[in-house]
Amino acid sequence: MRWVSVKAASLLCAAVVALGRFEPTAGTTAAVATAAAASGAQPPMGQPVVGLPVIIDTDIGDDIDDAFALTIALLDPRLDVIGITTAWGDTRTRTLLVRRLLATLGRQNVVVAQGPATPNKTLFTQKKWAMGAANTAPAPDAIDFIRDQTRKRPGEITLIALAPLTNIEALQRRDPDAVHKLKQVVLMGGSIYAGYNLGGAIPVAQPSAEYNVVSAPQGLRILLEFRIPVKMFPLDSTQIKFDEVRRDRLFAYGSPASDALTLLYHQWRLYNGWSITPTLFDAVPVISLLQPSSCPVTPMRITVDEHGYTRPVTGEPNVAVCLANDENVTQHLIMDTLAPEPRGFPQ
Ligand SMILES: [Ca+2]
Repeated sequence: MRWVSVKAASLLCAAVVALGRFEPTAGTTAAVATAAAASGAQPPMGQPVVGLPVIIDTDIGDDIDDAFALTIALLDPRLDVIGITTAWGDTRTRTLLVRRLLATLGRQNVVVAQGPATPNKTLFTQKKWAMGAANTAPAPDAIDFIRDQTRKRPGEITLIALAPLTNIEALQRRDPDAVHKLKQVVLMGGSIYAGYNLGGAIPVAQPSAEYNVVSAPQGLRILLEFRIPVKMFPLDSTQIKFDEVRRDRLFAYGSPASDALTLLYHQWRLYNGWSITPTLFDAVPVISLLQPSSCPVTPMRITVDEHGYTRPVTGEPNVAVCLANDENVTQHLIMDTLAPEPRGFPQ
């Protein structure tokens, strides 16, 4: 029942982080969190358990990778998820989906804020599960939430952007200073040298117009123009397959988190026309925050062209890009977070 321990450690983190900000390191934080969770005790005086404060901007509900990314982030105490903002398409239903996921994980303390709805031609595959959310009250506004949080904690908050960057565009329109108050933006998006794999499996050596960037190219242009620190995880490093062996282990695991992902997977599998094997694009930037060696970054200068391609150009670097993923490390961390121990056969 390790997921209970992880959740307890996470809640402990949230309580301690409210007392003040400390710069965590992954190793020390994990060690303290593990020890605290195992003993059920408060951390010793002067030895805070903290997580990196993050807001996750998500288009959860269409493809399945956002659900995996959010669940990993919420289960790992090294991240302090202070809010989740919904973006792109039917943001109301995305908000309900996030609320049901948070309730399942016992994390209703996390704010869910709703971004502006936009046109969206991609199918909302997990709508039925979203409609089962118990809390259907109106949600706070995502743009106000990001603005207010960055005002309270300038230079501290990492935005994990897993959706088309329509909320960045809206934030820049509402309060141009707010974007500058972010510590960094860690985003899944773009395509530098490699495009979408053919049939989901055969690597392509030609870049693609990647979905998040081509859907809202101005959002990335704003970040680059304003010189916001950006870590970018493009198609080159994010096409991580969640294969049948891993699915079987996760779906048989029996925790609230794995049960939720199982149900979401089956809705996605029934309604999507892409594949039965998830590609966990959005999990990669989250895993990279937990273990940077999983996806090392290279300084580059890129530009977003008129067709939504992210083109490398010469000149001063304006983004740090992960071009190659250590898939073994990434896959281990995904499984160790979502289904952390082999359970064997039931007694
Ligand atoms: Ca996404």
